[in-house]
Amino acid sequence: MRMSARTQLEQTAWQIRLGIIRAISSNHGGHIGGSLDLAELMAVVYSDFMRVKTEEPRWADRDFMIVSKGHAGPALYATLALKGFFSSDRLENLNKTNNLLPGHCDRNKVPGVDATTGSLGQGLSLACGAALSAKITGRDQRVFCVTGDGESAEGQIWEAAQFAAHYKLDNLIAFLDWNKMQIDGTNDEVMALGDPVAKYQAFGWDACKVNGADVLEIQEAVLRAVETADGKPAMIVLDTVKGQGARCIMEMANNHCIGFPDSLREQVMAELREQGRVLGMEVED
Ligand SMILES: Cc1ncc(C[n+]2csc(CCOP(=O)(O)OP(=O)(O)O)c2C)c(N)n1
Ligand SMILES: [Mg+2]
Repeated sequence: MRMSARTQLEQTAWQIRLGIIRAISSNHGGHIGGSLDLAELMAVVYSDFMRVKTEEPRWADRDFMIVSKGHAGPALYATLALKGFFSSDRLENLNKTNNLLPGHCDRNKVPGVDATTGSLGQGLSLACGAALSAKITGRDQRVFCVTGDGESAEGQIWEAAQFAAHYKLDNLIAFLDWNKMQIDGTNDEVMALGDPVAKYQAFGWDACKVNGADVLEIQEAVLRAVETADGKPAMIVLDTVKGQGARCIMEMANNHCIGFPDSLREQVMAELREQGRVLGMEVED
């Protein structure tokens, strides 16, 4: 397996952020914080690990990506467009009535999306089902699943955690976007999560924590998870900052789902242009 170098992955994460901004600006608003902070993860997983065919999105032996925190649709869509599942022009249809790009991840409408999500708490169970099915049918298939820390207040998450350990789903590689924020405030204010690594380990998972803004730390953890067949599911906790990659968004008191006027778009784009300059990338206007 050939792994991408840091700069390549950082360029990809930057391109994903551009796509997220394109989608959210077209809708004049959206779930920006919890989308931006997945850019590094999506860059790593889709560059180095996902075995998919863009011309055959439902190829039976593909790896699955289930974004259980379905409000981060823009992050998945921007990644799928970059990968070539559809034209990047489609990103300008976020939440429009033409249904080309529903705000939350939608399997029935968008090529490359493996599960319809948005009702929090359910995606990890879907991922367990997919991973168990692959085991039963003897397919070499990995199932990736992205959960949220606010989402982890849903009891179904912990039923799924128990299930995955019981059925020895070591083909399941889950992530927890540990941005310490949810819709109405911090986790500690709304529903404290405690130490997610210790929790998942107690449930019988291989769990670790990485810097969710560091592409190589993520890459190393995913590589270890895909290469370890010890009968345990893997949980990689991503230590992130909600909105990471755009300081003006990160510094907002609440960036969960915001209006996105042109003035804010200009601020974000100025930051992305500067980052692009450092990475040797240009924004096409
Ligand atoms: C079952 C359910 N309850 C409530 C909501 C409303 N809701 C949407 S996003 C969100 C907060 C999620 O927080 P978190 O998982 O931490 O997401 P992130 O911080 O990554 O955006 C809530 C409560 C929902 N989508 N589904
Ligand atoms: Mg959160």
